[in-house]
Amino acid sequence: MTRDTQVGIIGAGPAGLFLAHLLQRAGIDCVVIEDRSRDYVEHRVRAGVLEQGTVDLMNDTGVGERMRREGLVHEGIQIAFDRQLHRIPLTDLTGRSISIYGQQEVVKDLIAARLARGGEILFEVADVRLHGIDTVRPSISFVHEGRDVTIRCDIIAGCDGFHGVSRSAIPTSALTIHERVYGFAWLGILVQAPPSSDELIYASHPNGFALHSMRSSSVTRLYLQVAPDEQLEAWSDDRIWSELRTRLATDGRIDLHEGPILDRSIAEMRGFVTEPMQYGRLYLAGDAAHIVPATGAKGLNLAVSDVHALSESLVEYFESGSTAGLDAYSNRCLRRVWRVQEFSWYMSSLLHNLPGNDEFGRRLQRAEIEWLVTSRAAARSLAENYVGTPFS
Ligand code: RFL
Ligand code: PHB
Repeated sequence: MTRDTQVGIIGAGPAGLFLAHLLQRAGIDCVVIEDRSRDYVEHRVRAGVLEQGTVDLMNDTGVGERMRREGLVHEGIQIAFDRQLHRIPLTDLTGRSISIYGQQEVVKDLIAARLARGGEILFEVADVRLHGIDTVRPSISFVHEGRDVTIRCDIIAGCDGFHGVSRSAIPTSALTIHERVYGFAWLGILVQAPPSSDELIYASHPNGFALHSMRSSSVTRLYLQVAPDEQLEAWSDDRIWSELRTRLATDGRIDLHEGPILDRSIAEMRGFVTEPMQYGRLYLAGDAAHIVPATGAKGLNLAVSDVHALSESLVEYFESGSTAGLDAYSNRCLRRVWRVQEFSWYMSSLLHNLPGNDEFGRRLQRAEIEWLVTSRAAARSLAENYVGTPFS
């Protein structure tokens, strides 16, 4: 079967779904294809922090209703070291806030909105291939429900994440890849227990970094820095809790609430940037184009910022035929990507045990954390980056 559409979107993660949502609102026809099932993408536990820009975009485009009810607005974060908590008052410092609302909730809301408006998402497709991306009529072929399907498009949006197929459809000679492997990973758990603090706690401890986050008043999200090649089997529940208690311990302040572990995973921390984020008629967005270490809580927000820019360029193109916005897409996104890489690198190097670090390096880290919690200018710099700048 062969079909036509204006924009073929590969991947139903936050980038692909948000793009489809923005295009649908602008009356641009698109088809989303996804290799996993709807149930799988709606339950994949990942990010939890939404910048104000992401929250505003959800509200402004009619998908913020449940987030306004169930999301938690946070006006500060806590930095823990030497058994003391130090608050960074984000809203006092910037006038903006962040919201805690799980990535899979954003995904559920976007899928529901698209289906309710008659949009299409083809789940569980296989053997996805891109063709003719350097021609004016590229296409995507795949197998869906046992049938071979080809979708001919004006534009293809590669929103298929870090391990997707879109990026590799671009000739390697046309891309420059920048990569930094941080040499550590995060073991993340989702726990059926009320959060032990009202705010996120980023903890720097001699045993390594730990993070206390949450999803709701009854679900906690916790992370531990572990070795990059660490296996989940090596971490019994007892070992996880004991390490979390040690790293998050502060003098008399937090009593860690334990509970059944609902989900666990290990993710290696890396920075990765593809330049440019475009080739011919293929535009990459989100993790397909770049990865940041999770310490800055930016990956999802960067994906949303990319597709916000891409949707504006596509609207201009389909309305006027002008490619000015599309031509500028990559440079526009990459400016933000590198700002966020730098911030994510700063947060990561500030708070983790860095492989190969020496005592001199540890003293520098220590001086930097003390500066952050003493100087309003330093705290404000972190806060501005953490809450994020508006998308346009
Ligand atoms: P996704 O979410 O990976 O979605 C890509 C989709 O494409 C599908 N796919 C394919 N579909 C069709 N054909 C193929 N050949 C395909 N190959 C893949 C996949 O199944 C998937 O559904 O990428 P997207 O949309 O760019 O979104 C990016 C975000 O998911 C990611 O950046 C964040 O989760 C990163 N991140 C965080 N970001 C934040 O902004 N705030 C946070 O608090 C935050 N915490 C995190 C995080 C990532 C983490 N991990 C697991 C790396 C915490 C962790 C632990
Ligand atoms: C999360 O809640 O999953 C989370 C929060 C902050 C981060 C990363 C992940 O920096």
